[in-house]
Amino acid sequence: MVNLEVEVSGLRLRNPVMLASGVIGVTGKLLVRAAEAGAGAVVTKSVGLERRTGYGNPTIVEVAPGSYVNCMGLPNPGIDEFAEEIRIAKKGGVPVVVSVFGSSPEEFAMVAEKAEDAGGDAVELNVSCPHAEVGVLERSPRIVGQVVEAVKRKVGVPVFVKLSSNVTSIVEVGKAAEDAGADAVTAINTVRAMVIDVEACRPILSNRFGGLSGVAIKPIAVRCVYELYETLKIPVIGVGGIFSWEDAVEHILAGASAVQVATALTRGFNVFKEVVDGIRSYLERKGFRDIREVVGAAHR
Ligand code: RRO
Repeated sequence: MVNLEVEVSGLRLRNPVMLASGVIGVTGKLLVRAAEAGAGAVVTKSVGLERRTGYGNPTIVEVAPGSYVNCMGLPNPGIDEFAEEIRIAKKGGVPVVVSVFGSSPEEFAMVAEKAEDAGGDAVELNVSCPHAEVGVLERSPRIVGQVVEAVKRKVGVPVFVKLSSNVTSIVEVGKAAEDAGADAVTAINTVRAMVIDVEACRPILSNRFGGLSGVAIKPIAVRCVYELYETLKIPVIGVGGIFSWEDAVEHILAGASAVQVATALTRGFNVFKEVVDGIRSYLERKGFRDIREVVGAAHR
């Protein structure tokens, strides 16, 4: 038997395949469904202090098979109302990670504290939405460090920081998060993008700019995970373009201690079981006994 159980900064996961933030983590029931489908942990849609309706349509466009550009605009009911969804999500029996955002370090900390009070097993700080003009901050190493410090002062659960590739050096930002006390980094959020309708002669998305996710961003994500693993001491969680077990193994070999699946959910909940079973068969075929033996193996 191969061991697929992993521990990420104190969070024990029965397998390393998590549901990523966005896409379906909008209700407790859907988070439970992801857990029942085999996810090792689930991450909620990003939640802030106040309710936000998000942008008007169109908010998402498929640009190639399995690749989308979205500008949802951080729609969420606000943490006080979302607390009930977190409580429901806990019934899934796997760790519930609450993705939070704010317009200042203090606001991040307030939302994170409420997320912990509602039963969140960890928080993931969204300092990386590629297109929101409100509710988020400049993602310089200095600001990210301030956000992490503010949150760490208020919560006891592990603090993950979701990073953006839309920066000169993702390693610098990751290092600032680590130095400020982050327990893990998640890489990457979507890649800032735009799609233009050639007949209408204007950008398709209502917000003009959006974030590219899915198949197209996997090589960017794998590169970021690889770079972060080289420098950081805290665990890296890989996300970006994971549709199959091969994609997940690529992230793990680059240095991911766990991985997250998002866009592939557009093809159904089966993805969790398929990816977990595929990783298990791969490890067996290669003669490994424990998933941890292959984390970062591409560096050796
Ligand atoms: O809600 C969104 O539009 C959104 C968010 Br918060 C994010 O972090 N990444 C993304 O692609 N879309």
